[in-house]
Amino acid sequence: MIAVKGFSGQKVAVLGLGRSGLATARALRAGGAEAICWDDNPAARETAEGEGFQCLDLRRHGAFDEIATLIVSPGIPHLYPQPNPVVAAALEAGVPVDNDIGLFFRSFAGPEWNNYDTPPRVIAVTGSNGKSTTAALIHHILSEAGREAQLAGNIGRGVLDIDPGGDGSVVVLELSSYQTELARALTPDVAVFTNLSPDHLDRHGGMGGYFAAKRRLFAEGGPDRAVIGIDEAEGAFLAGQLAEGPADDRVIRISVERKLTGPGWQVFARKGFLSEYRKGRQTGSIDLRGIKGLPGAHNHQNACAAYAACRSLGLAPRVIEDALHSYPGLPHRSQIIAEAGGVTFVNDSKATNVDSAVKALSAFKKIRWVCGGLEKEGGIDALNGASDQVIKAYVIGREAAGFAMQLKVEAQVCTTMAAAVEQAIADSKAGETVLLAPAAASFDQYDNFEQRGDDFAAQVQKHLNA
Ligand code: UMA
Ligand code: ADP
Repeated sequence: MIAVKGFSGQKVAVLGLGRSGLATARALRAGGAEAICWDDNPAARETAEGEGFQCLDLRRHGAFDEIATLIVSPGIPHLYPQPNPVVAAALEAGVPVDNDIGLFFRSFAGPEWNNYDTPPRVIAVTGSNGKSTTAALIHHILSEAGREAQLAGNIGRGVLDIDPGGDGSVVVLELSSYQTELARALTPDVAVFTNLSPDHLDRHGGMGGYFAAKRRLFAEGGPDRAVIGIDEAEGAFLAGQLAEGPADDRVIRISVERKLTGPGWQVFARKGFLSEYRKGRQTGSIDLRGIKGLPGAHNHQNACAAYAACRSLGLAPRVIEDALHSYPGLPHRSQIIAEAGGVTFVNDSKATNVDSAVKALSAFKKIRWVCGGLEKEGGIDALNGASDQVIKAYVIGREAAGFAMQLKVEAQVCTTMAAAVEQAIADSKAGETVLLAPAAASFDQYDNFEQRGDDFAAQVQKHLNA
């Protein structure tokens, strides 16, 4: 755990008592602060009280009278569509609002660093898609290279839950736009921006707000090195704004759409080959085609970003290449869960938005596509431009009929996962892929995307074992 510094003897309010909130309350206590907790769900308050934390209704009049700051969990709206009433009360009382990421960056350094040759470093990864894969890949490469590394943030473990870093160690953080928007301190050593496409627009008041939230990671602390995917206008803009010119190697530019061989530092993937160029000379190359854990051009983008981040810490190209080959992949992201009768079954339940589903559809051939769920803002029209490998869609979700009507491929309204998998298996032939890539959130039928992916895997196993 990282004990929170700067609040000893003070009261700090904690709103939301899930993974990040509970870790925050514990870290505040370890730093000598008194955590005053609240969660709209009574069961979550009971858990916190079981750990000895005081829960008080932070919506009541005068609740912020003695509070030094309010720490808000990422899933709780702090601005759009409207601030949670507790956040509104803190703003009204003039109390600063922060999150666990802000506390982490202010508390991570310790007196023991005086004895270290290389102080612990933080690599933070943001972007619309590929954050988890890129962060997990960086962590895997560093671990394989024998470096002490920890992984936390949006990927599941609260940042304040990690251990203090040892000499030369690295913390890899996946940061969502919810987290970067609110953090009052954001000072990673290396910051990575994978890509940008519409997501979470309700929480950021539109695309401009969403991009602004992600940009804070680069603007607030000024990382020593920024790794930036420049295949969208926003990434190209960000790279241009951070660098003094094309030769400035504080920015490492990434592309999976074009060759980048300018005077600066860049990494690109073309036709399955990764290339690194620095000062106009090629300084590294890797054949990505046979790497099982990273299928498709979207994963090649993640490989380029992870490669660049690790190169910026001084790892050799060959060390990185070996680690890419042993990367096991993450559950629910282009994950091959079964192969039977020549049919491959792929779980990409994490394809919760249209762009990620488009990428998953481009990574496989002859697809029987399980899709649908809670549609996100922006519509699903873009799916139609990427469905040439789709033989048939099997649509799930409470609004399955409406979703199916918008598709330009043959689509069967299945509603449930059980029906979709049963039908897809009945229709499939050797050489085909049954792919779950929903292009929608899961909350109409499941608690989260993990539960949806597990259901897909369970249904597949049920039929294969029958
Ligand atoms: N709550 C309220 N009032 C509300 C809404 C929620 O009191 O109006 C309470 C809930 O009752 C619950 C708590 O807040 O007890 C949950 O807080 P949370 O939703 O922020 O969830 P945590 O468990 O703290 O997990 C968060 C991240 N969740 C979100 O951003 C939604 C986790 O990312 C992250 O791994 C974790 O902190 C540790 O850092 C998950 C996620 O879904 C993976 N992220 C989104 C995504 O990837 O799309 C951004
Ligand atoms: P995030 O953490 O940003 O949501 P993940 O690595 O968990 O990203 O991948 C989420 C989904 O997005 C995956 O299911 C995959 O289909 C897709 N994806 C992964 N990497 C990329 C990328 N670089 N560009 C676009 N889509 C991607």
